[in-house]
Amino acid sequence: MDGTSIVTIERHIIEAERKYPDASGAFSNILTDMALAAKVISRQVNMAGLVDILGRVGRRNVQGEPVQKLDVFAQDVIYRAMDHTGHLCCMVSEELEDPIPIPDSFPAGEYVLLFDPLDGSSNIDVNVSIGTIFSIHRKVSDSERGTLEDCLQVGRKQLAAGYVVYGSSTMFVYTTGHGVHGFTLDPSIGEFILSHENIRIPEPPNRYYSVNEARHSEWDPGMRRLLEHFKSGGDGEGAFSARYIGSLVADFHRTLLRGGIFMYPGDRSNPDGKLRLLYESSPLAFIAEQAGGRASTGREDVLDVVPTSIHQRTPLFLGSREFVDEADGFLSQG
Ligand code: AHM
Ligand code: MG
Repeated sequence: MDGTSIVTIERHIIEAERKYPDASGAFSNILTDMALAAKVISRQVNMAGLVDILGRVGRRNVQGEPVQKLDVFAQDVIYRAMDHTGHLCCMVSEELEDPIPIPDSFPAGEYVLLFDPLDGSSNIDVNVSIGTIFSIHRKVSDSERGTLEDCLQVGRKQLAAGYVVYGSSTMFVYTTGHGVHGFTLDPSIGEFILSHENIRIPEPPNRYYSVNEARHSEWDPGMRRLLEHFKSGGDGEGAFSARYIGSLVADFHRTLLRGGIFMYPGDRSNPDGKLRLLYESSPLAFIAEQAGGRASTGREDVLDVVPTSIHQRTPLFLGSREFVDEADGFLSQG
């Protein structure tokens, strides 16, 4: 595609699907509907300081965390953009304990959508970037409206994954297994325009590590040695710098564009770390691989983890391949 062309996300998705003559268009429609939901959420995020939207709703989500109004809004927008289209059999959201069936009043489809409607919500009140993360699988069961089996699929089977970062600008980044493409929202025309075609994590990468180091007293010795290795430039290529926003999408977006490693390890109190496999770690792992990077739990590739429950957590080491490989090496020594 000519770098000077103006290409909307809708056009990009349609052109990509044209390469598959048998494609039904359903899959493209899901992505396009996600982009629509992202625009609505972006508008509301940008209004956050102006309307009475900040603050807590007063209940807790299934993870036991306080729910803020924008989380509820984002959840509702994605659901309402997706429930009636006939493309999905069910959905899974960080905000809801059980899989969300498509209501009987609407036709059901062949795909499953798993999403974190608004990640990093503790950052909303302080104007730090937040994001939406999503993953799409094909239905594998015979059930019209999906079963747990459809939701609990290994990350390698993802058909598409993406995220939206609501930052200094709003960006939509996705992969369908043919590279990673990024689109920036032009709010004046309400369109996501192709701005980052075929993103690759830079080589050589920036030497950044990104981790909540305050938890180091809980880490096992291998993890502590890994941090010392990065800090001291143990590979002979120079010491690392630290970068940690505490907002997964924003930390990952920087890692994708600049290189480095993002880590949320398991520790003594939380052996599986904090981040959720199906709608946080897995989609970002798919994107990282498509951009030349990698994601590991420290024991195996994130994309090979077989899920057993929809909200399960997993340790996460994500970013430049060489740094994730190094992390695996240190962690395997215990
Ligand atoms: P959330 O899903 O409740 O928003 O929590 C996930 C967030 C991530 O965005 C971020 O990477 C992580 O929590 C930060 O956790 P911590 O404050 O423990 O460093
Ligand atoms: Mg989250």
